[in-house]
Order: sequence, then structure tokens, then C-alpha cells
Amino acid sequence: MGDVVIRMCFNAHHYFVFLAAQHELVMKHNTPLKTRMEAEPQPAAPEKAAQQVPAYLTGAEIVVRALQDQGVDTLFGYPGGAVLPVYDALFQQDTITHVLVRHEQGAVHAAEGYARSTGKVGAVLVTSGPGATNAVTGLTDALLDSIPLVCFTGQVPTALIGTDAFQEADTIGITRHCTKHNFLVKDVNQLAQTIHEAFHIARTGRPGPVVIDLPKDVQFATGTYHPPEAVKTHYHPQTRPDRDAVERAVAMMAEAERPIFYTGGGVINAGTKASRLLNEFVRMTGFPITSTLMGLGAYPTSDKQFLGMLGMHGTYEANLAMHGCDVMINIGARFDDRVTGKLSGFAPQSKKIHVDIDPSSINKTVAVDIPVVADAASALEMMIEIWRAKGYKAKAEPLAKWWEQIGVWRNRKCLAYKPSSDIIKPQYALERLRDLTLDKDVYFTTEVGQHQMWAAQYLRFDSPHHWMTSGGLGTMGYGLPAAVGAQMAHRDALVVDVAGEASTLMNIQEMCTAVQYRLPIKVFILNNQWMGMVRQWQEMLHGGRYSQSYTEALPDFVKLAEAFGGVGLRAEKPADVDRVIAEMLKITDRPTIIDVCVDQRENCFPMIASGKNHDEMILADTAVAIGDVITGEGKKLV
Ligand SMILES: Cc1ncc(C[n+]2csc(CCOP(=O)(O)OP(=O)(O)O)c2C)c(N)n1
Ligand SMILES: [Mg+2]
Repeated sequence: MGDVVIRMCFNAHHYFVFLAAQHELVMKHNTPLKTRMEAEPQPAAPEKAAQQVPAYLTGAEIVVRALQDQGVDTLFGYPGGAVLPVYDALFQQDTITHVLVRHEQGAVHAAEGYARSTGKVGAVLVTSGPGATNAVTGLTDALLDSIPLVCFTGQVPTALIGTDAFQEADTIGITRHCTKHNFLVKDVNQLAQTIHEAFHIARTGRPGPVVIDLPKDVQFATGTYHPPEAVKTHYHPQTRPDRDAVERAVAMMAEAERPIFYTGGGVINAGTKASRLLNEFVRMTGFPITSTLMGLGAYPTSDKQFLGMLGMHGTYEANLAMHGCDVMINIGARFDDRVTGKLSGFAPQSKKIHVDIDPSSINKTVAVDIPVVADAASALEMMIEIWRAKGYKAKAEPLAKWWEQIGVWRNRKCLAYKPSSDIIKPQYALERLRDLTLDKDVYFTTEVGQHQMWAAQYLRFDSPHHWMTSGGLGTMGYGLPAAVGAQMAHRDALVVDVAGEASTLMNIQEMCTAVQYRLPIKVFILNNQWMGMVRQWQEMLHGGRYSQSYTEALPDFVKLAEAFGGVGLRAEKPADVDRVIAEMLKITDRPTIIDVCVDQRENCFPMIASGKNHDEMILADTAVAIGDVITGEGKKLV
């Protein structure tokens, strides 16, 4: 049978009648039926005829057009009844690549990986009800780590909202607390501006996830499309710093005797310009610099002014320098509890400068002396300009003494570990991974646990946007889908998910996605057969009573990789490590799981136990074997 063209005109309420007719045709002729939604062209309103001609499109077409106009080239999603019109519109275009994930949580993490590795807004499309609720963990993750996303969720038709309709969930209610903003669009004529506003909100100020809940009838209805230029946005957070505050901050820095830069994810979010300016300013001043987990890569970690990451598993020198500093320059970090430890003992003799784009982060947990509400790039630009214009110089003698003290702390070599020729130490595997990939453009993602902290400590991050980890929420299952997103954005780069075996299983289904799109991601599992981080805490807090942290049944990861259509490799002895890394690097068309069987008992140090000060670190060689190392109030903290 040749092509038959049937033109039908219906409104959303006739949709189900249409579906039934379509089904009957398919059954009768036993042939797939391709339908195409086309909006009836409508004449422009007479008074607007002279202006730019508005396009009349269906809601579904408006979604696609708005995504195209926002420069979206990749959309991560999973279909379902409530978003079929949008899927139909996607079918009929070829500028946006839709990546079919295998779970909606995977879609959001993949979009996070895409966003974090490109600096662009990540885009997600999921259906109503379970599609939306499955996305909630990813949205919360993006909110806590300030990742810009726009997530479309299908919704039941407007007339059915509130009736407990099939696959109805109160997406707006559920996502209110895990998004920067959310919208329910009831009028197709509001759809285009809502989408453009959502992208603006996601990327402006402190970035974050925005949800657009889209009832099915709105996707079918016909309305006017407005391009981004025609849309007035109402959200204009302050991004330029107050000059007076920056002048006072820079004057304080010039007087400092024991200064330290403490930088965070805000520098990465402010774009590569912010990282460039940070490099310039840190080198101009000669001050030491440390970074949070989220900020790694904004300043090269291999540089001698860099003291390593700070915080709970930060280096000895970074934490002691934070504790002993007299001027702390916080740029784009939020005094997270993993960083501050016990608040009353946090950097007790310091004056604090805090640059943050989000005014609600200022004085939230730590009172500061000079707050600067601004985006990191603008603040750094002004700091450099003022430092130069006033001819400021760091106080040479006290700064030299400060570096001398830091040198003593550095000599403690807090990341040293006992090597072994028999058993693979996780630190050794990471050192080899680092050294054997130095000549490559590597994007690292991680899961959550000990391996994540070791990755932060032992890998090298010399440029921004190459490190993706779940810092705020600590979401096991983040790394594999985030690697999918990063590899979609950087097809020729090396993308490695440093993983734990327990975390990997949380979103293992995304191996299918990687196979489907021929993504050569590497899932580098430091397999200790334990939920290592849980075991470490049980060892230190609960007298070594290992309640449910040993995973007695684990899959054979080599066979599992093969079952998905990927490649599986295993290293059992230290001598195998270089070989499996070399082998994994040869694979360019499929994902690889590398099962690195590591020491099951290794713990992650240094560690500042909950509720302790920065100068009360536990180091590998001073750690008590098993016992209640963490006691009292600290035990109640996470
Ligand atoms: C979704 C989720 N559930 C539970 C936790 C608590 N948790 C933190 S680390 C961890 C163990 C992770 O084990 P694995 O992935 O094997 O990493 P390892 O610590 O052994 O390197 C658990 C259960 C979490 N962070 N996320
Ligand atoms: Mg483990």
C-alpha cells in the first residue's frame, strides 16, 4: 500500500477518539502508521501584521523550536504517554539529538554531566508520574551542586489535574523544594516565553535546575511562538560587585600575613574566564590556594601554590593552613559542613572575605567580615584591577614565613600510603590511571564513597569543567550516567567514571545507553566488595560492627559488561594495573568496565571526624585500628 494522506482537524478533547481510530487502522492493516501533527496555519492578528511574523505551532512544536533557539543540541530523556506529542515533534526534526537513557534518574545525571563539562544548560525530557518522580534525585543533586538544567515533565491534561488520573503526580508540589524554580504551563501561548525564561533562570545567578510541567493538551494545542529575543525576563540577580566592598577586600589582602584562597564550584560555574582570572590573581599575590571538592580544576592542582583539597578528606597542609590563616578569601564556595568541620573552631583567628553570587549563602553558617555579592569572574576582574591600580604587594617577609610553615606541613606527606606488590592499593590504581592518561583530554566523573575521595586526592585536575562529582547530595549512581552526558558532549575525549562497585550498580542500566550511542566511557571500579565509606565509619564510630556494609553477592563485572555489549577487563594484582589501563584506552566504540580488585580494608585519610576542628585530623599512620575514634557530639553528625 502506498502513502495515504489523511488530514484531520481536531482539538485536544478529540485526541482519544483519534487514538482509537489510529489503533483500529494499525490492527486492520497490520502495518505501522506514521502520523504527523501539523498546526492549522492561522492568520496574524491585523494590528501585529507589520511586526515580526509570529509562528503558530502546536505546544509540542513550540518545545522543539524553543530548544533549538536555546542552542540545545542534546536532550536526555525517556518517553511515556504524557509526552508523546513532544516525542512526535522530535521525530520530525534533526538538529537535536535525543539520548534515550534507561531510567529517568540517569537522564538528569547525564544532563548534569553534559552541563558541567560544557558550561551549557543541560536539557531533560521525561513523562508524568513515575517519569517525574524518578527524576527527583537528579534534580535535587543539581540543586545542591548548582548545575543549570531545564527538565520537561509530561503532565496529564489540564482538565484531569487533581483527579488522581493515570500517571498523575503533583510534580509542581514534589519538585518545589528540589528545583531553583518550577512552572506549570496551562496556556500554550505562555509556553515559549516560559521555556526561554526557564533557560534564563537555570543559567543566571546561582545556576540550578528548572522544571517545566507540561500537560498533554497544551502539547496539542496551537499557539504563538516567541523567539528568545522577544521574551522579557524578570529575574536579574546582582552579578556586578560593589566596588567599595572589593576595595576593602583587596586592602585587607595586601595587609595579610597568613592569607589563603579558598575556592569552590562557583568559580567553575562562572565560566573559563573566572578560572583564568583566578590563576592570574593567585600568581600575582603569591598566596597559597586550596579548593573544595566542587572547585577542583579551577586552579591547576599540579601547581606549587595549590595545597590540595580541603575539608573532611582534604590534605594536612590545606586544612592546617585554613585553620591558621589570618585572611581567608573565599571565592565561590559556601562554607559547607564537609569543609568547616566544627563551626566554633573554624579558622579562629581569621578575617573572612566571601565572594558569592547567591546572597542567601552569605553569613548563612559562617559570619564574614567583607561580603561581596557577585559572580566570581566580575569580582576577580575588579580585584585584579584594584590590586594593580593601587600598586599593592603582598607582605614579603610574613608571606615567606607562612610558606615555610606550609612547607613543614607538606613534608608530613599526608597522602603517602603503604605500597604493596601483592595487593592493589586503591591509591596506586588511581596514581597509575592519572599518570598513564596525562597526555589525554580526560573528563573524570565519580560515584560516591571512598573511591570518590581518593579520586579527588590522587588524580590531577589542571583545567575547569573536567571533573564531575556529586558533592552536595552525595548521590551513589551519579558517575555512570554523568559520564554518558560528558561523552555525548565530547565524543573524542577520554571519559572515565571512577567508581565503587556498590555505586555502579545503582545506575548500571545506563551501560545500555552507552552501548547504543557507541560511547567509549570507562567505568573504572575500585572494587573492595564493601560499601567502603560506610565500613570506614562503622570502624571508627561503631566499634567495627559492620552492619550491612558488606555486599555478599556481587555480579561478575567483566561478564556484566559483556552482557551489555561492552568490554570487561579485570586487574587482580598490582602488575595488572598498567595492562588493563592500556587495554581500556584502545577501546573507542563501546563502554568498558574495568574491575580493579583493591585492598578491601584500606581506609581514606586524612580524615577530620565529624564535629572536630581542622587541626584535629586523623592521618593514615596515626589512625587507631578499630574503635570508637569518633565520640560524643560528633557521633550524631553525618
Ligand atoms: C543513593 C545513596 N544511598 C546511600 C548512600 C550512603 N553511602 C555513601 S558511600 C556508600 C558506600 C559506597 O560504596 P561503593 O560504591 O562501593 O564505594 P566505596 O566507598 O567502597 O569506594 C553509601 C552506601 C549514598 N551516598 N547514596
Ligand atoms: Mg566499594
